[in-house]
Amino acid sequence: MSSKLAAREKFIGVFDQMVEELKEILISYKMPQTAIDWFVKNLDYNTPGGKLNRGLSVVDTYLILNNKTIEDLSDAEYKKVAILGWAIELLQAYFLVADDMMDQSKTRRGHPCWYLVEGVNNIAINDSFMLEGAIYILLKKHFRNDSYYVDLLDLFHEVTFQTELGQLLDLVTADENIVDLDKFSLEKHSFIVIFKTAYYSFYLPVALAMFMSGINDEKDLKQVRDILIPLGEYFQIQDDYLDCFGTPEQIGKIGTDIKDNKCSWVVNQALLKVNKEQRQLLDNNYGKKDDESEARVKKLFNELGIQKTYEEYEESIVAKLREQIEQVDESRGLKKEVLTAFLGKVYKRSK
Ligand code: DMA
Ligand code: MG
Ligand code: MG
Ligand code: MG
Repeated sequence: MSSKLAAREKFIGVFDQMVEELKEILISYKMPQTAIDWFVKNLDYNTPGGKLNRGLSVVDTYLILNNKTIEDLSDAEYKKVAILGWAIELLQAYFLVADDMMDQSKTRRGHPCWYLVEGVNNIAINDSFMLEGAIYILLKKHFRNDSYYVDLLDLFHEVTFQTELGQLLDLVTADENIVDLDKFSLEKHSFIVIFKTAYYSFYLPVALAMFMSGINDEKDLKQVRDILIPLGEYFQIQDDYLDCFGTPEQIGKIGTDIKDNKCSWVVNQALLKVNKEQRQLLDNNYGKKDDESEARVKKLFNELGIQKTYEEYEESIVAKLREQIEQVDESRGLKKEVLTAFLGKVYKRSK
């Protein structure tokens, strides 16, 4: 078995323990079995099953920062860092359950979205809250007596609010009924994606590993943030690109951005290239709920050569990020490798 696969399996092993611990809480409240079963099903359906990039990154970053391999960690130390990883995966699960309802998506990770599962519907709203609640139960159980407990709590709360602000902006810029492409711009797009994705997906895993490693100086945190935020922006641009140009088999979800009237990177690039007639076609078809309109928009995107624009963007942003990583000051315990590892996971991804 490859070491990457082994690391993933070890990480998933902690998920099973975590579910047992969360179950214990409900049992201590003498919750009826139906509630326990529902909560476990919610956890199982929504938490693992993705790429686990964010969660595994907490472990990877911790190892790099402490100059250790996975075998060097005691069972207790491994479990703690893995719990932080799973805490991000729970946060992600919480956001995705809600996001799929708000975006009226149909599939996620190759399966129906949770709210579309037989018998779930709007209970998914409460389920998303419970996924978030689980984070704080776990942090309390495992970190209550650590000096950095309050830093962890603060960070989760701050990043959660930033993500929610990003989601707000994403949603209010994508009016369901009034399509006004003049409301879009690359500046607005940048704002949306930094808030809805970059903080929780890129800054959060590294900052958590830093806190657990005793690195908590704002200077060090800022240094990683200055690179991880643009990296996260690039990651969400990939997500926007794949929403339109990826296949459901690849990305595990059916794209919704065109029908949802989203201020996506793709439409913003198209707006920079269109002539008068093409703009008219976009105005008439973008944000419409039918497949024919969506197909017309996709055809236009193809004609405009958006795929090539994307490839050029990717090469130029990656070159810039590599340069920025080169400048990182390693004298304070931070390592460039933390950042190159992230970049390596993201570069040219197709899922
Ligand atoms: C995702 O934006 C942001 C969060 C906070 C879940 P999105 O709707 O583009 O994500 P996806 O393409 O996965 O539905
Ligand atoms: Mg979505
Ligand atoms: Mg969304
Ligand atoms: Mg998307």
